[in-house]
Amino acid sequence: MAKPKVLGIVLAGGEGKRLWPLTADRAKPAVPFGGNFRLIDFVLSNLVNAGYLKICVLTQYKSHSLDRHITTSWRMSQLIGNYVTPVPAQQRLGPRWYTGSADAILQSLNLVYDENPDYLVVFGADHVYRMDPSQMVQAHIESGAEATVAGIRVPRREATAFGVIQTGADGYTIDQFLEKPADPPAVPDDPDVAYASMGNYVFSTKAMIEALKEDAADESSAHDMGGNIIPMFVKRGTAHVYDFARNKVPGATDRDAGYWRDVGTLDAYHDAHMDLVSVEPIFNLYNRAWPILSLPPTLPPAKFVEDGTARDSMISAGSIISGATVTRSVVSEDVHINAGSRVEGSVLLPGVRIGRNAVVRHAILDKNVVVPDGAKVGVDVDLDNDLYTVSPGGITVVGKNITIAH
Ligand code: ADQ
Repeated sequence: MAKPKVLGIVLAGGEGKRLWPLTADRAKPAVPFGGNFRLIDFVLSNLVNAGYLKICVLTQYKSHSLDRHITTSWRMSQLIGNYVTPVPAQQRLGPRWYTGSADAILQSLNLVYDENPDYLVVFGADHVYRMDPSQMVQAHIESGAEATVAGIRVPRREATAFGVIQTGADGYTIDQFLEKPADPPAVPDDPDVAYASMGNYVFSTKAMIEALKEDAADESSAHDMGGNIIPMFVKRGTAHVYDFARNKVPGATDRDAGYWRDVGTLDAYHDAHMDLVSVEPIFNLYNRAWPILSLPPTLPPAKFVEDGTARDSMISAGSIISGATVTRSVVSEDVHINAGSRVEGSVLLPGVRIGRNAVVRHAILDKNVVVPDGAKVGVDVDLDNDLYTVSPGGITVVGKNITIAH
């Protein structure tokens, strides 16, 4: 059978309000993650590893940093066909920005017409996971659905942040899709579990174009994928769910198969980093059979001097740990930590400087934050200090370029 023609569309225009201050200057998909990566690298790696080499990334909100990352880190793609293309909002349908994620695709339909694919793989840009999307495309083709939604079982109390799926007796036709319900319905076999949409979809191209146009004509619509487009297919009886638990990527361990995190909040972002540094990682970045790709800057290896140590941590290139102790932390590239300082349970983004005898605990420090000698972050925090954001889970977050006062 001929290989189906697929166009990847990555929705990367989201604002990510709940990740503030990390999204003060950048779109959520451009938020650094895991030492070397940006969030968008996960979806792009999944698509590229599956052999999908035509991918449009639809950007909008604060897109400069994201655009720069794609055109530098994914620039190798240009040597073999320019397969990852950032597409800015272009106001093709009049003087307005995208009103929602469906409007972003509607306004970019020229790319679909140019490529003329059989199927559209429309994925979100801000999740940490491994997935082979070709398995989902195959399931979509075999089922005859017009729209297929990737689904995952999540604790019911967390499902208020997601689209929630209910299936019919066959277990795969979606009977009901509720976008971010206040009281999420449970799956039949467990009152504490709901079946959530991962925000990843496969569409048959013709049906999707029709749906987008129908939605565009509806003035009451928010032109949102989860809120409007998927419910349209559900009403037509042509939306199916694809169970993410079926997906297997090469090299996955029993422990990290099925891992998927929406890092939409500061606490979730911090937790997902702690998953990386657990001794037997809950999410294994070191699986080379399904690599997460990026192109970090060329820097010398991390260096440990003057009894500097790191335990249960990831330390990126260019960093120097000099007489300091780092535990359960993710340290990005080009971070310097000096004598007598302690860093625990923290995430340090590139360029952070920590002086001597400082303490950083349960914190996220954005790029180029300076912690002077003797300062304490995340310990005895002064809540009135507007340099810090403290998450509901107690993580102290310091925004980009801030020098912490004593
Ligand atoms: P949310 O993530 O809350 O829920 P949304 O904010 O629309 O939905 O973001 C979805 C994706 O679209 C993100 O990757 C975002 O960057 C992008 N996006 C948002 N607005 C955009 C715009 N105007 N232009 C381009 N891209 C845009 C969604 C689904 C839920 C599902 C969760 C899973 O709506 O049903 O459960 O994802 O996390």
